[in-house]
Amino acid sequence: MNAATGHESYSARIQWLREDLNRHAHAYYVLDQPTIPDAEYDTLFTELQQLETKHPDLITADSPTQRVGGAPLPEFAQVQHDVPMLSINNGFSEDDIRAFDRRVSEGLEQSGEVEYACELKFDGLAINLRYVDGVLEQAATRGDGSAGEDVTANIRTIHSIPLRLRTEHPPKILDVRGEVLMFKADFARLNQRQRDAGLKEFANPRNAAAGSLRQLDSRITAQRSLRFFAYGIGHLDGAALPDTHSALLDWYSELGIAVCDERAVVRGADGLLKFFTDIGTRRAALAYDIDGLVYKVNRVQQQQALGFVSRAPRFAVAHKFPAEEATTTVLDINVQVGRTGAITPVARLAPVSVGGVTVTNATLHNEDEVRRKDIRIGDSVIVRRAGDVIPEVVAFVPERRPADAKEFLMPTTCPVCGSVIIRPEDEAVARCSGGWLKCAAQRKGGLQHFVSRRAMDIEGLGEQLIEQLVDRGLVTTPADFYKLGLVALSELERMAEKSAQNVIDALTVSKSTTLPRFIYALGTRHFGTLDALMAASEEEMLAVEDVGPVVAQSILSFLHDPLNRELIEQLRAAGVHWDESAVERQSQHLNGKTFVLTGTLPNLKRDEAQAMIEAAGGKVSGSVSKKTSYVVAGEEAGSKLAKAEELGVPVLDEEALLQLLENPT
Ligand code: D41
Repeated sequence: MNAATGHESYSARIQWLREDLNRHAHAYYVLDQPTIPDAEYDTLFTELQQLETKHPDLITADSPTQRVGGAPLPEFAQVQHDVPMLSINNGFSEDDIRAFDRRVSEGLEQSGEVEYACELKFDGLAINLRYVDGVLEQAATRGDGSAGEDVTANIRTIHSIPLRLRTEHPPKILDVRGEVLMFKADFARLNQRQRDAGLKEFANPRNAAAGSLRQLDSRITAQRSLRFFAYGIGHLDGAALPDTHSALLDWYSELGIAVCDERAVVRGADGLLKFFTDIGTRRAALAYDIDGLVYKVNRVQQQQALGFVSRAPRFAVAHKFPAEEATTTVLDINVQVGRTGAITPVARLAPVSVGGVTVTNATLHNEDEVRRKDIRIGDSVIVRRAGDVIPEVVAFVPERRPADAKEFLMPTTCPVCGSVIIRPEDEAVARCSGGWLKCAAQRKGGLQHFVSRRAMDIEGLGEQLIEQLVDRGLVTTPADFYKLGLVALSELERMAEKSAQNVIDALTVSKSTTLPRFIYALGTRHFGTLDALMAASEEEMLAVEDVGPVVAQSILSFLHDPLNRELIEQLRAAGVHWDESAVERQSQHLNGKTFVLTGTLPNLKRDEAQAMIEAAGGKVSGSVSKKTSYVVAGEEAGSKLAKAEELGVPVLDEEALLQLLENPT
């Protein structure tokens, strides 16, 4: 501290500001419990910055102002790890985990159940933080385990890593080990920024974290919102090592080092497997990606007794989830015609196992997407399939692009019916202009949609049956289903009389339906009762709250099409009906709920989803706030999804939305 006259008061103020700012930052980044508004933090921060600018001799390395990054480095220096950073053995199945527990028990010659500390396996980069006398001195990547790279300047920009430990009596040397990662919301924001700036997007949060940490210019890292969770220890000098792994993490927490809350101490293999099931149900809702769990023998003495196999400790195992991403080759790119005529480019892939299933096709969404991601035939690509989501191509691998990789050409005519493909100037989607009557793909898609579970729910009318019915000219419109007789059905391939009768029965049952189902089945949007709507003029529609000119126009154009009106009449003539009063009652269950739609849903068009939400009493708004009840997110969801995650607004996918619409709970 400088003792020159007049300095003491500045010095005390600087000291106070640093401590106050550090306390707020710790509450925000480590405890996830903000204590002051961002603007107030910024005011204090600016005051500190100004004082330090006037008195540069008072700047210390652990000042919160020193997290903004500095001049670029020519290269990263190599760092030798004092204690090697080991790797961890993987297990994939219940059997693997039971075998691990058995090996541990036998190794410890213990009869009772072994105590384990369970934690998450973060999908980031392993790092070693060296604190000397409580001050962050050096940070290094794991590298090959023996030596890594000095990334201290970058690590200093991560707010959940303290520059000074929160203790009066710090150890002489403490090597904290953990993972640097990027939260999903920060990743979405970063990619949005990259997109806006016309820069390349990152394939996933892990790549984004790696790319950000390996920046020679730490000022770029400072803008990337990286996070850190501690999970291990290297060299320790000048303090007693806690007896258990769980106590080590508690100690870290006291020292102001971020550890993850999602951890547990359990006994035996059953305890491990229960933790696996628990986390599995919450995985999608976590703010960050994990690729599995890590189980560690809790008692340090027992850890030491077990020793090592090659470069991995015997006391720990990673219980990995099936990989949600895999790399494979694009054999071809062609297009699929959907029920609305939408032309979707699809990558045909060399078979690869992703998320536990074999994938041979992956969607490329639309032409712009193919260009933006620059995917070519022959490329090695990263394919992702998370949960029930349709597999998609995330990115190509530049280093593996063959010289003869071929660009995809959007066809100008429909591969199914030969009609011209039209892409309106302001739309991303190109469509076959053949329509329902000309294009068998649209007809089949539309008919499949009509009978699907969420629509008219006609069991037994599968894809292959519809294929035959359309190809034989037995069914052209949904109304034709209701004209099918037992004899005609029985004559189809793979159709016994029994199953034909089942289809007839299912058709009969389906006639009694609800208005939302009927609307959904037709694939258009709607409000109020159908009779009123069919008679309504545009003016009358515009008088209804929330119906804008665009929406009114889309309803009108659907209903003004004589073919559509005829279809509705035919279906009603065939006996399809619903109880309007029941619909009214049912339509209340989303009353007072506000939804925001973002991204592209796998099946529902945006206005269809909006119609269904409104038919159930809910409202759809354009922007996310604390008052938003749900955000419905599809592919390419951007800042709205990030905002929802930031505000803790529940996020639904299409499946969850449909479930919510169906179950008035
Ligand atoms: O979350 C992780 N990625 C994680 C990695 C974790 N939770 N625990 C880990 N524990 C270890 C040992 C048992 C060796 C201390 C690890 C890793 N190692 C690890 N990460 C990269 C290589 C090894």
